Amino acid sequence: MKKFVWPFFALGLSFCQEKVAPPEPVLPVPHERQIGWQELEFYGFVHFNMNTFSDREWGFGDEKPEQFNPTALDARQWARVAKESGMKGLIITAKHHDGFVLWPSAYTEHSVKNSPWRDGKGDLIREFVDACREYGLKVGIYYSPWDRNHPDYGKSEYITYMRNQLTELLTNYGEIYEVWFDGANGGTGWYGGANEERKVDKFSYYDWPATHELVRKLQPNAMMFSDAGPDVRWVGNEHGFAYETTWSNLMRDSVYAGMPDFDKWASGQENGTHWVPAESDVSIRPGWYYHAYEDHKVKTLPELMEIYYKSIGQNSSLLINFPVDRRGLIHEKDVEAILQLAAKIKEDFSVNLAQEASFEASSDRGNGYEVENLNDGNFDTYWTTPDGQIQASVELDFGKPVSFNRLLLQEFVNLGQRVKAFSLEKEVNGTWEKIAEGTTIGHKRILRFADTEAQKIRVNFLDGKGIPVISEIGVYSAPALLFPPKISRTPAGKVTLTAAEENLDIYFTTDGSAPKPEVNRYSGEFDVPDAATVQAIAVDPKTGKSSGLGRVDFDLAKGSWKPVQADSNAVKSIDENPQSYWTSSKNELILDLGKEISLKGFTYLPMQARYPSGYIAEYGLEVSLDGKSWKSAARGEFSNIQNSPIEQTVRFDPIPARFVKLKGLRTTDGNPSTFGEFGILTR
Ligand code: FUL
Ligand code: CA
Repeated sequence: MKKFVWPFFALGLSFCQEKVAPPEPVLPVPHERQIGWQELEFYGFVHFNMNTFSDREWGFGDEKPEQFNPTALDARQWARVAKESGMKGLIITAKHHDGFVLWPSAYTEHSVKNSPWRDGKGDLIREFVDACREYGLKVGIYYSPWDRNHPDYGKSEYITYMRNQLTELLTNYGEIYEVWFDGANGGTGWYGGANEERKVDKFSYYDWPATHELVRKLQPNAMMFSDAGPDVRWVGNEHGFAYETTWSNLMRDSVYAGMPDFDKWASGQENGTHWVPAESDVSIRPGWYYHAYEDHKVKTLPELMEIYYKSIGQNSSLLINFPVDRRGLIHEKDVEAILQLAAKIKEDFSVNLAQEASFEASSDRGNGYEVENLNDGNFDTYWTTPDGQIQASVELDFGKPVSFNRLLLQEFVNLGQRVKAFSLEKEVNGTWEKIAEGTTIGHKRILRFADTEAQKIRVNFLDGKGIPVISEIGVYSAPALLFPPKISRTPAGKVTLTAAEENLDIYFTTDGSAPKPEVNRYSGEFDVPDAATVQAIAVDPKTGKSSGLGRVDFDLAKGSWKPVQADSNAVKSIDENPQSYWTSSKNELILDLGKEISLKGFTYLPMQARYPSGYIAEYGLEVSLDGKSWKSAARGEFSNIQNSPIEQTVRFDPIPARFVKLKGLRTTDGNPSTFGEFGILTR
């Protein structure tokens, strides 16, 4: 009899079993528009406007519409690149601080309608929006409140102008997902010819409540960004890094755009009153706008991966900027870099080991909130505990030992951000050993740690503002980041090799032959006092796979060289640090090489600081044996140094030299000559 009753009974039970009540929210909680937005995670910025043509970061406002003249503009290329790199939307600088606008606004002449582009008939916002829609990307608008062109900036008339323009932008182009209000504002500017400094009270001048209301009315689903929200906040730096502890909660009423000491608020507050999640913005190059002189400074894959893990992996969205170039295209180098990033993210998260694991929790809340929800790939289903049960743990059994190095956690933040401390442990012979730990989780938290192996792991929720409410737990084994090792040398001739990750082996050569795995492994710095070529590869010991080749052609080490000029900073031109530089008021660098050599050429690295100054465009190189009588060895120009400030190399017939003098006969900007790094060639 029992045999027949049992299945019937079980079926009846699951039918009658009512879903347990969900946990009470822990305030604040996100608004519906914020819930939709947080799924985007990754989207792009396009900085393209007058600055692209004036070669500036912040235009003064006195630029002329005629200057705006892209030769091959193709917004579809931007959208295609964004789409292929996994971005979900794009935000464009409709108006930057210089006031020029990318659409034919009825309220100003300072726009594309008076530019040669498309014979003044173009509307770049329209082209941008159409391209984004074609590629299924959301559309965002950056609008600078500060306007260095407008004569009324600082008066109330300007606020009307700003709202009129916002109305155009938010009415004529369909659905907008994010409106980006820059916090930088107030200062010197052209202001219709006044050429003066105008300070505004950043708290009150813009009457933000009324402006926000207007945006809400026109675009109810749009997220409004500023340093302080109201819907999404600045992360407080332009490196693209959120913080290990990042709360989406913010004391919003105490914060405003452009306020001093914003740093204090950047990581949010545990007891913040409003839901204002962080967005990490960063440019793929040093500048936000395109400058040909930064073509060699596009971020590398290791740098971009660091940004990914420190933004999306630390409870923030990621906004990566493309400085679209003067043609009106995303530069080839930027395209290559962003696609590399996309491919590596895909690789790191290609297999979720948790998918095959069995889960067991120390407790669960009951029907509808079981551990199965933690690896169903669905953010909206979650595991949680009975009321009051803040501490709890979830055990994963992979069924066999597996190797892994990433833990991904997602909190069901729709009910508020809660977790304050958690840890990850693995089982080793019946005892638990800690692998990693963290503080906040939020929408997404990814922990990186060294490769480790285990059959059973456990995630412990140790402290929180309420019971843990967790959507997903993922475990991954990200392949090592194989990137050519960095090769650097001190002036004394000590060479150091560095791979992108610690667990990689490095193999190198100094004799010009190609390095091979297993042959001549790097174990610490070594001496290269003379001219030699150092080549190196990084190898993943787990897979045997190698990186591309790193290579540096060194010449004589600089340790025994002495600047002749009595300026203690002159040594910065020979300190082997490409970031440091020396400015010579006399436009020359004189060095004592310590001994006579046969000189066959020299190298000049212009200064690499963000804002260039004093690049030598025309040079003269003189040599001497006694430091008194000089002889010219070479004279010429660095033709493209303004646009491409990479190391310049000059070769000539061998000439004996003990002293050398590099003269800046002309600099690109007329400023005193700067010397990033000087080197000699003897081979
Ligand atoms: C900053 C601006 O001043 C920069 O030019 C850039 O637009 C960046 C995204 O925001 O505050
Ligand atoms: Ca789930």
